[in-house]
Amino acid sequence: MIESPAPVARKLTHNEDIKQAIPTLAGTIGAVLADPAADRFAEDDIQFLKFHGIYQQDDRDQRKVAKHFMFMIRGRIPGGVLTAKQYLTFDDVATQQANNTLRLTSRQSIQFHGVVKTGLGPLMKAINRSLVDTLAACGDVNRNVMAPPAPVSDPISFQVREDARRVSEALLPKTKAYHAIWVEGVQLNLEDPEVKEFEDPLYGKTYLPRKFKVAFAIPPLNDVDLLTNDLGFIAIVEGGELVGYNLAVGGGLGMSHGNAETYPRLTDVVGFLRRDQLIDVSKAVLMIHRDFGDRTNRRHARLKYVLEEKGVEWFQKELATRLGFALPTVQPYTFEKQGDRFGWTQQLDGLDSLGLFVESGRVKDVEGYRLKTALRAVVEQFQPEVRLTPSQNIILANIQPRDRSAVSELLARHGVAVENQATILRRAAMACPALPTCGLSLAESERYLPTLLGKIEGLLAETNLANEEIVIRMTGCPNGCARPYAAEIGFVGKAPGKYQLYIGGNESSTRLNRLYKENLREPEILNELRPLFTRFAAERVGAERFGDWCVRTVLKETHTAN
Ligand code: SRM
Ligand code: SF4
Repeated sequence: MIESPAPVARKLTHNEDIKQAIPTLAGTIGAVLADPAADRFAEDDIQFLKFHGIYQQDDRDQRKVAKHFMFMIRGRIPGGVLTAKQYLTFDDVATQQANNTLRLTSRQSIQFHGVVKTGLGPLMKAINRSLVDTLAACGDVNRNVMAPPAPVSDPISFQVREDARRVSEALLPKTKAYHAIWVEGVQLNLEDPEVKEFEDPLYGKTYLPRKFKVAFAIPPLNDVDLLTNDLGFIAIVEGGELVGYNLAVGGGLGMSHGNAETYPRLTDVVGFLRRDQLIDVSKAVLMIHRDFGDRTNRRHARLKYVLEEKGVEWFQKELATRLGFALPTVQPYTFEKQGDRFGWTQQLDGLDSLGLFVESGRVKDVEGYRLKTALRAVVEQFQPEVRLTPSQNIILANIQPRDRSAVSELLARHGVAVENQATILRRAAMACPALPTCGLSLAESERYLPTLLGKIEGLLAETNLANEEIVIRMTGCPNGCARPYAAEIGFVGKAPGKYQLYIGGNESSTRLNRLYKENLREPEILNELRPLFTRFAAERVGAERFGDWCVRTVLKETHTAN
């Protein structure tokens, strides 16, 4: 008889070892920062820097000549809300320390790119002085918490944004290293027993196995793509009151090409909680990820794999044990739509807000379209609150109605339109940054999608679909940063100039799309889409959307690869 081998204890990843060794996450960042001879950090510090909201990158356009090191910094901006003053600080910093652009992200934050090492200290000080921080914007911790940025003055959405802020604060790591390095400018003494033995009250010494993401949504709008988060709260409103939330767990999109152990997954909706239980429930879910996530393989370490492999019933029991009570059943809800509103709207309180489209979230000045300068001028002069959206756009809120036309005129003087800001296809699209900043990208995204959209618009016009909204998202690799797997059409970079084509997401972002064709160059992409659009135009039933039609027809007929 052949004996089955004893189970082999799998080795923890290197990230686990370094967190265990330096649980304050200080590394030697403070010392290297103070060293004028160093233009970069070593590998372990690069991992610690992420918990501080900083990524070491190099300009990939220049790699053939030499590695030009630079940094990307991401803010922690729960619900994407900034005061006018804070926005102006971000704008100043982008001009003075970064590449003169602000990159609005798909999680309602702002990133700076192209910061050199000597700029890091001043940038971080300025951000912290404005009472925003970058702590836990990256790393094996809870990330920026998303919440609907609109409607702006509606009492329910106000409460939901407050709850998002509370959760963000409650899940912050407590290390003193962030303040020591970036505010006081000192290196923590790693030999100090207090530093050595530090243990975060929530995260412990080794934090989470991987990142953790939280979002809030108010049905029927699913502007945050709630089901793609590790933890989601779906607002339940009864008689005009926010009575609590349905709890959604185990979503996430990142995967690796050719690795079946990794896949996008939508959340399971597992119970209902009252508002006063929000923090306890958030901590309990986070601790389940902390204790059961796979610490031996970072590609397989998200909470979604725990849910998929152990099941919803197991999760509900584990959660009940930790909370001391079981959550009651899910309340009815329906998501109908994702996406943002553009142009002027009147708020409930009589003030006005303006939704502005920002292509791929990149706030910059180009010839004839000086968006960065225009936004700065409006924010300086009219002091609106600034809201960042989960689709990389911006809302200028709380503007006096009498200032409407002055704001519109000021924007127009910089080439920024308020009406017809972009075509219907562009307004619904997203791309991740990819090249030249992202070290993981396999293909272009932000720099390429606008061109491809122009060609797709041409195809749509040929097939009498010129005014059709189709949600199209592109990423430079399979990690899914612009959430391509929740789009009606998703392009995912496979190699330079080559993309996987996914189709079949829906308008409410409650369905994942499926891989349709692989390794397509632009001519092949257009050749695949042309017959699909022709058939769609002929076969759609009523106002049926492209993604729904794909699922009803093509995806049924085709053997898809996932
Ligand atoms: Fe992301 C890594 C950009 C939202 C999944 N993401 C990265 C890095 C930091 C590359 C790296 O690790 O070196 C990218 C920086 C590029 C650059 O040059 O700026 C990056 N991710 C972004 C942003 C800026 C994309 C955007 O177009 O806005 C988004 C910042 C959000 C924020 O403000 O916090 C961003 N990333 C997402 C999302 C969407 C979301 O969260 O709603 C996802 C998919 C959802 C998910 O997490 O599953 C996402 N990013 C990833 C992954 C894959 C994680 C996984 O589970 O496998 C990576 C790779 C990694 O972590 O190793 C990654
Ligand atoms: Fe980089 Fe890939 Fe994320 Fe795009 S999807 S930003 S290429 S990690």
